[in-house]
Amino acid sequence: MSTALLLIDLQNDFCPGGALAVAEGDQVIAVANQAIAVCRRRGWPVVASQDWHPAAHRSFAVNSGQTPGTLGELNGLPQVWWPVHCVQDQPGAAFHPDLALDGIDEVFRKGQNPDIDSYSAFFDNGRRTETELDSWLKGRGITSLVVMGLATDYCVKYSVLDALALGYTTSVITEGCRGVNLQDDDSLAAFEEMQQHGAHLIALKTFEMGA
Ligand code: VGL
Ligand code: ZN
Repeated sequence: MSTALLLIDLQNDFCPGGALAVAEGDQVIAVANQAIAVCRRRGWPVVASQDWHPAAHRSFAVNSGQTPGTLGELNGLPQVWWPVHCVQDQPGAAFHPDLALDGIDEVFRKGQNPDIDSYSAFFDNGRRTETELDSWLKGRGITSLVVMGLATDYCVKYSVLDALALGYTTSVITEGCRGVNLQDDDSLAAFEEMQQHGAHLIALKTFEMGA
C-alpha cells in the first residue's frame, strides 16, 4: 500500500485575519509541517489543494445578491453564500507563510469555474468536472491517503468522501483540521460522517509512529 499526504486549502483566507477565517485555522500549519516531515523521511508524496476563485465567482454572496453565511441554490445545487475569498493571485489565496512549501510535490487548484463551487480536491460540487488529482495519484500507484486541513465541514469533508468513493484507504489527522461551524456541531458531524463512510480518524502521533 502506497500512501500520500493530502493537505486541504491551507490558505491565508481561512486563517485568522482572512476573509473566511476559521477559528484556530493557523494552528494546523505546524501539524501540516510535522506531517510533511514524516512523509519526506519515508519518501511519500505530499500534495495540496488550493481554493482558487475568479473575483466573479457566484458562490460569493455579493455576486449573487445574497447574505454571507445563508443557504441558497446555485446551478441546481445547494449553496452556502460565502464572503469573497481565495481570489486568484490575491494574498488571501496564497498558502500560509509558515507552511513548508518546498515539501509539497504538487498543488491542485479548484473553484475556477464561476458558476459552480468546488469543495472537494477531486471534483466540483456537481461532480461535473474533475481535477488532475486522482490521475496524479493513480499514476504513482497511491492507494492510501492521509488528509488534513481547512475546513473540516466543507473542503476536508468532501475531499475525504470523494477519496473513499474513489477507493482510497483514507485517514484524517483530526488535530490538523478546523471547521467553519456555521452551526456549532458542524465539525463534529463532519468527522462522524467521514468515519461512517470508512475514514480512519487518527492523531498526528499515530501517523508519526507508523500507523
Ligand atoms: C472552503 C468554503 C468555501 C474550504 C472553500 O476550503 O473548506 N469552504 N470555499
Ligand atoms: Zn471557496
